[in-house]
Amino acid sequence: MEPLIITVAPVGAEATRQDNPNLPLTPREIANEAIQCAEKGASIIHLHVRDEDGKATQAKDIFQETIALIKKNSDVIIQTSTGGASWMTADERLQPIQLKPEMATLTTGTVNFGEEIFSNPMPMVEFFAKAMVDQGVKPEIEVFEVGMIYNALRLVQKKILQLPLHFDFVMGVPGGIPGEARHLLHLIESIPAGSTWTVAGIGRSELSLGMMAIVLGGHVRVGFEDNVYYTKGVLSDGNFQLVERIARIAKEIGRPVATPEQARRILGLIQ
Ligand code: KMH
Ligand code: ZN
Repeated sequence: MEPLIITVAPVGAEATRQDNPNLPLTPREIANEAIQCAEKGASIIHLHVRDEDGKATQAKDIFQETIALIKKNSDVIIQTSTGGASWMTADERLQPIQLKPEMATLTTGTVNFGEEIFSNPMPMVEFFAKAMVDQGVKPEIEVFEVGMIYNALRLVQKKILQLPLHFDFVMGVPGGIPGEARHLLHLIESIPAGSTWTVAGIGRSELSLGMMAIVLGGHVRVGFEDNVYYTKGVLSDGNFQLVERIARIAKEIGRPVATPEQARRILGLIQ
């Protein structure tokens, strides 16, 4: 099996220091956490940033500062969020694309998100996809529901995106597809042959779905954006602990962990 790409999502838009006091918030804290996670086996950083008050922001300059700090000490792949937070406008969300990161997320549909709505009408999704293609940014298709796979394939039919696509199955968001094995199998069966996929299990499904992905030939995302616990009732000391565990399990099962360069090859970022 090809090496396992571990993505870490160290901060997200929703988690707070009340949820886990080890949550990184400033550019320096996020960068240090990212570098430490890369040392433990992460090859992609799924990046959100926060403002001075710790609130989610998509401000280009804060992304720029954080990315520069990461790149000083690591060649990990930077994947900026275009999801931002559910209350943000489209223009606000799209800002980090101007920095031409190697990758960015593209959610291809609207979903209930706890008490809120994560709104992604198709004209907006098309606009985001075109902006990514224009800037040479590889999208990771964020799938919160199976229909989002087919929305992404409509963008392929319209010749906006090209196969093979890389999908991230975000499973266990209240309002989205549940984080259960049968749903993971259904999602895998629904993507075209030749696609790559990763799974981001929310909360307690992070570990169980991650272990399934290791065995099934997919890839894994971990991190405080999705889960702040190490085990039931025990907070994680840091994102690095979640990365370290998934890398250890992969190695014990006989699946090597991808370096950033191997991840770039698997995802077609380099030939
Ligand atoms: N914060 C969520 C509303 C992404 O990064 O692309 C959306 C999200 C997805 O986190
Ligand atoms: Zn995100």
